[in-house]
Amino acid sequence: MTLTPAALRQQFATDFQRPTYHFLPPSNWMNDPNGFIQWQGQYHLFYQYNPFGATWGNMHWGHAVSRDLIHWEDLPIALAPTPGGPDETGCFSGCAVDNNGVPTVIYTGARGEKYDLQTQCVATSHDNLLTWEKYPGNPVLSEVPAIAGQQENFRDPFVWREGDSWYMVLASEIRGQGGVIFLYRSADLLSWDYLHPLQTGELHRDGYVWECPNFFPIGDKWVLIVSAHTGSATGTVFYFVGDYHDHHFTPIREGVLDYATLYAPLTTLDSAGRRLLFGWLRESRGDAEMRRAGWSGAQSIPRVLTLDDQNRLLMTPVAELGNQRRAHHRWEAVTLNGEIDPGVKGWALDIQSVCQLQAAGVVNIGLACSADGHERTDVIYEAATQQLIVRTTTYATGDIKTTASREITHALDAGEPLRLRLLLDGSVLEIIANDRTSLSHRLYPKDASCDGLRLAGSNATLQTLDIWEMASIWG
Ligand code: DQQ
Repeated sequence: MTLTPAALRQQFATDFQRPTYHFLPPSNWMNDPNGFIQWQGQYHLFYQYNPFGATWGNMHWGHAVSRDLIHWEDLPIALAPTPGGPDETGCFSGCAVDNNGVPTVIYTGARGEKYDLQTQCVATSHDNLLTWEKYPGNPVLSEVPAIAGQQENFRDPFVWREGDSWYMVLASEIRGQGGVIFLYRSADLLSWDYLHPLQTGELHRDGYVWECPNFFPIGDKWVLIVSAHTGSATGTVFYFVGDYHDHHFTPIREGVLDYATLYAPLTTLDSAGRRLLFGWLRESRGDAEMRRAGWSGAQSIPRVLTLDDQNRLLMTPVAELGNQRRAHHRWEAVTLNGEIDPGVKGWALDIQSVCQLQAAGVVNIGLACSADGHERTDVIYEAATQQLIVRTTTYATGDIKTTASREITHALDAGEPLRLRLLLDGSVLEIIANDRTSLSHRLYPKDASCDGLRLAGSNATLQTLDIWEMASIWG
C-alpha cells in the first residue's frame, strides 16, 4: 500500500529530532534546493531527492508548493532519471526560469556509475509546473571548456535574463588549481555559447571543486555564491560581492555565507523584489542513523538577502515565519553572572537576543539541555576573541557524533551589540549573528527530555531576550 505524503509524515510524529517548522520531504533523503521560483503567486521548491531511501543516491527532483514560503503542499516527483538518457544515473541540481510564459528547468544530467559524465539538460511544463517534458535534444550542453576539460565536475546551471539574452553560470574544477565558474550565453536556452570563466578559486583556500553557483544583482552590485566542495563531508559556502561590467565580474568583497551545515543554496527573486535563499541543512550523522531515522536533510528557513553599507551579505529569515510564533517569553536587562534556567522548554523555538558585552564579556545560550544540564548545545560568544562558538555535548552512542564544536570569527563593529537569531527545530539549529554571520548546526540529543534552556555568561547584559514557541507547519 502506498502511503499519502500526510500519512508518511505522520509516521514520524514521535521523532523529536525531526524538524516541524522547516521544510523536508515526507520521508527519505533530500539535499540541494532546486528550481526555486515564484509562479503565479505560488512558490515552487524542487529538491534533490532519493525516493528509495534516506541516503544519497537515485537523484530525482522532489517538488512542493507554498503560498507563504512556510507552509508546503507535497507534489509528485517532477524529474526522474530516464534510462538510456543523459540523466540516466541522476537528475542533478539546477534552476527554473520563466521563458516567455513557459516554465523551464535547466539541470545537470548525470550518466555513468560514478556520475562522471555530466551534461546540461532542459525540461518544460505545460500544466502549471506539475509535470515536466524533457527536451528531446538533451543534453543542450556537453562540451566542457578546455581549461577544465573533464566531465565529472561540470554542473549546477543557474540561469538569468539580461536584455535579449539568457546567461548561465556553471560550476566546475580546474585540476590542481581549484573551483571555477563558467559563464555562457544563449538566445533560446537550448544552444549555449561559452564566454569565459567568471571567477576562479584557490585550491587550498576555496576547495577543489565549486558547485551550485548563483549570480544576481543587489542594487548596483552583483553577488556570486559558490559552494566549495572539499572532498570530505564538509564544505563551505562562499560569497563574492562586486561589479559586473561587459560580462566580467570584479569582486570587491568576499565572505563566508555559512560555515558548514548549510550547503548548496539556491536563490530566486520574488514579485516583492526580495532575493530569497534556501539552503540544504545537512545531517551530521552517518548513513546507519539516517536509515534508522527514515529521513535525512532539511531546508533552511528562506532568507532575504541584502547588502549593508560595507557590502557584507545580510541574511534575514523571511518575515512570514512570524506567523508560526505562539507562546512568547520576554526578558529585558538581564545581567549575566553564572548560569540560570529561564524555565522555558521546547524543541521548536525562535530566539532573538540583543546583548551588550564588555571587553571581557561572554554570553552563553544553552539549548536542548538535559535536566542535569550535562547534555546540551551551547551558543557562545566571547568578546575578547570575537569567537562565535557552537558546541554540542551528548552522551549518545552509535554513529552519532558525541560532541561537535565549531568556532568562527564574528567581529562586531564599534559599539555594535551582539544580535543573535537562533532557530531551533528538532535536530536543526540555524544561528545567525547580526544578520551577517551564519553558523548552521545539527544536534542529536539522546531523548526528548533534553529540551531545557540555560543562560550563562559574565560581563554581559542581555538587553532583550525573546523566545517564541513555534507551531508545526504540518497541522
Ligand atoms: N548535489 C548535487 C549536485 C551538486 C551537489 C547532486 C551539491 O548537482 O553539485 O545531488 O550538494
